[in-house]
Amino acid sequence: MNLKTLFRRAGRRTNIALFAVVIGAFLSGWAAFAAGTAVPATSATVAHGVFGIGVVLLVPWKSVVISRAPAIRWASLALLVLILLCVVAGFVQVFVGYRFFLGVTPIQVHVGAALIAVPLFAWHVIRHRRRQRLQRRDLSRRALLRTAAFTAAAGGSWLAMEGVGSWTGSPAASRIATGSHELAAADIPATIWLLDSVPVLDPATHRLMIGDHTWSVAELDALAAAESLAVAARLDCTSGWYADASWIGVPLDRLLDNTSPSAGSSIEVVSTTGYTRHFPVAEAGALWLVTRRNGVPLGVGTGAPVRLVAPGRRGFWWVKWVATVRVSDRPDWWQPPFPLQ
Ligand code: HEM
Ligand code: HEM
Ligand SMILES: Nc1nc2c(c(=O)[nH]1)N[C@H]1C(S)=C(S)[C@@H](COP(=O)(O)O)O[C@H]1N2
Ligand SMILES: [Mo]
Repeated sequence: MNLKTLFRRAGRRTNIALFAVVIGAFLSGWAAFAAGTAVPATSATVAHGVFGIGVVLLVPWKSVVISRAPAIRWASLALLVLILLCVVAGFVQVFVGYRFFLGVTPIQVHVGAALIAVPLFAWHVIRHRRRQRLQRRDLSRRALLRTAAFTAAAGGSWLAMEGVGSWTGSPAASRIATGSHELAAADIPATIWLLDSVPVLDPATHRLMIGDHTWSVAELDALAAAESLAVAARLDCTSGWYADASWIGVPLDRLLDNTSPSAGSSIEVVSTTGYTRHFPVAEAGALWLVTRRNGVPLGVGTGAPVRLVAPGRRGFWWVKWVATVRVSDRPDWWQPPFPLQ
């Protein structure tokens, strides 16, 4: 079969394959955002890369589908532009890294384009769903072999791109399992998840409610200093960067010791801004309230006077400007998977 006849076969199967890889890419992208440790993160980013490249591999066939369409709709064109923008930004994130382009980062463009594409994609699929359904012959040996060949091509292309990335010494080669690129601790940017505000708190008068007790910042500092308490942890933000630092503070099990948690409950950490995360009670010993990074007091934008450090969890769990820590009746899985502010 020559190339011309290969591409002429574009049609229903192209659209179904595109449906599968776009949804796979979207879901695995969120899995990559949620993952904090090596194995889940590697699974998510490899799957995501393979789905993403699967979208790219279908371009020649989808081009034929589009060129045959009797009319091109604005909404479909907008979808096309958004998906292309998303894919390009994905490659920029991988091969160039965390950097500002005209005031935005590759991940902001990448996820922003994907989110705006969702309603257009749903509309496109609903409008064109006729004659696109799965059929019995899609489960034939032949069809399954074709699917396997496509998966192998996408996986092989992903491996080849990783190879090019490391052979050229591009930033892709040194990114970690979550896909993040290294920043020096001193360059950590003041990072807002979505729409949170930055409060200016006075360390001298700020009080934390931890369990049933009120703490001043000086008391936390004194406890940490008296016992030389510090934790080395990696802040890994979903915007595509990470930084290693040593954090001075106190683990929560030292501060909540006389609170007996009931089964199914969680530790709730609340910022003065209202930004809240719930953690499993068993993690109390591994969650730190810190006042300093590499010996230097926290800056206003980066959580001063007290923030949470949650080693092994992505940055959005590291609640800044902590006001309250308490054992809550709500289980830790009963919260939005990502903050909404
Ligand atoms: C990101 C993915 C996709 C993009 C960018 C895209 C884009 C387009 C564009 C620009 C056209 C030309 C007709 C029009 O303007 O509506 C088209 C045609 C078509 N699309 Fe998609 N599409 C995508 C995914 C899908 C999926 C998942 C389906 C599954 C139902 C689908 C089904 C169709 C069909 C059946 C046509 C042919 C319509 C005709 O010839 O009358 N598309 N697509
Ligand atoms: C239509 C949806 C999406 C498509 C087609 C897509 C496609 C891609 C592509 C092609 C890459 C480059 C992969 C590589 O070179 O290994 C990439 C990287 C990435 N995408 Fe997406 N993506 C989508 C949605 C998302 C979403 C919703 C998120 C997060 C919520 C996300 C997060 C990421 C991350 C973190 C990377 C970097 C991964 C790494 O370094 O290996 N993506 N994406
Ligand atoms: N209250 C509050 N805490 C927050 C955030 C926020 O927006 N509000 N952003 C989180 C995110 S997404 C990250 S990556 C880290 C960033 O910490 P930094 O400002 O020291 O970089 O703080 C987390 N804690
Ligand atoms: Mo973040």
